[in-house]
Amino acid sequence: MAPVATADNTHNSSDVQKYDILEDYKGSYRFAPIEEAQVSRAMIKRYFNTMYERAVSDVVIVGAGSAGLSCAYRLANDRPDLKITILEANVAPGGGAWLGGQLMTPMVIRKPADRFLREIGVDYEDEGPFVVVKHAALFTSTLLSKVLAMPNVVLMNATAVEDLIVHSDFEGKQRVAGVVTNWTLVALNHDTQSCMDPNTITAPVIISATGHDGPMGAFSAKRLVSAGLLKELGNMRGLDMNRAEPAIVNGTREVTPGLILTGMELSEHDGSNRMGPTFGAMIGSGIKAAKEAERILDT
Ligand code: AHZ
Repeated sequence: MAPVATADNTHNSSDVQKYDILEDYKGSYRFAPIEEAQVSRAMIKRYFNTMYERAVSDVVIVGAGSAGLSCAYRLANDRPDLKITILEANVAPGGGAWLGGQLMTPMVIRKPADRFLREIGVDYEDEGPFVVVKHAALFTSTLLSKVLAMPNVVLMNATAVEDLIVHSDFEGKQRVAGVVTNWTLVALNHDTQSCMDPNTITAPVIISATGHDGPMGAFSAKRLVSAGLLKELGNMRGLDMNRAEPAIVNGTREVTPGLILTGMELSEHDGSNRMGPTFGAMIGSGIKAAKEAERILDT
């Protein structure tokens, strides 16, 4: 079947023709001719048009780990009308979910979060109270591919959130109203270079999913403290799977007006336990964060 071209020159994926180099080109392989500037312009115009368009978003998700991606998937599915912008500091989105734990490949997900695996079409082995996906990367790559295919989602990776935008209303009540961003390579060099000014994205809802404390983790929770919006961090407690997973899902909420925390970042805010290498709470918390965002936008 020939590729389907639409009026705006986008192609959909219904072209299932097999790509057989030898058969198609009989040993004389040629590419369509191109000029170097065409390649640059093809990227530049799309990237900067995206930045221009997303300077005002409906929802910004900070961090594309298992919680951030689960949240994006549910929100983008529920609300195709929303402009959802995901910012990920790393070059590779996925956070810690490329491995199951202790650098091992299988991923454990406690029930009832196995329902999400069926929804996104990831196979697993059933162990009774939990299920095991054969490779964490199968979960992460499947989820990531589905999120990226959604027309209302934009992902900017290698882009760090450096600060929160906080507005005050006429009564002095403060609200998180956006994020301050920079390319991560710039963000990492503020100590050695001066005046590398950042960019901003405003949105009525920011969902922070930056993970627990680490080189960049728990970013928004920590910034709430230094900005005077939170007295002190609760700090993540020791490992207790049975306490940790429900605490993270049940605790997922708008912690300050305009800012929802999800995933392990919440453990630093609330002082809840870590669960170690079981990922059901990241899925559940991400989905709850999506619901919270919908609630805020609908009120
Ligand atoms: O790169 C970070 C990662 O991909 C990204 N991130 C952090 N700070 C950022 C910033 N701007 C943009 N300032 C930033 N991006 O956020 C992502 C966090 O992913 P994660 O996998 O670390 O967190 P998660 O909460 O989605 O999943 C946690 C998984 C864990 S940790 C744990 C334990 O330690 O016990 N158990 C589980 C299941």
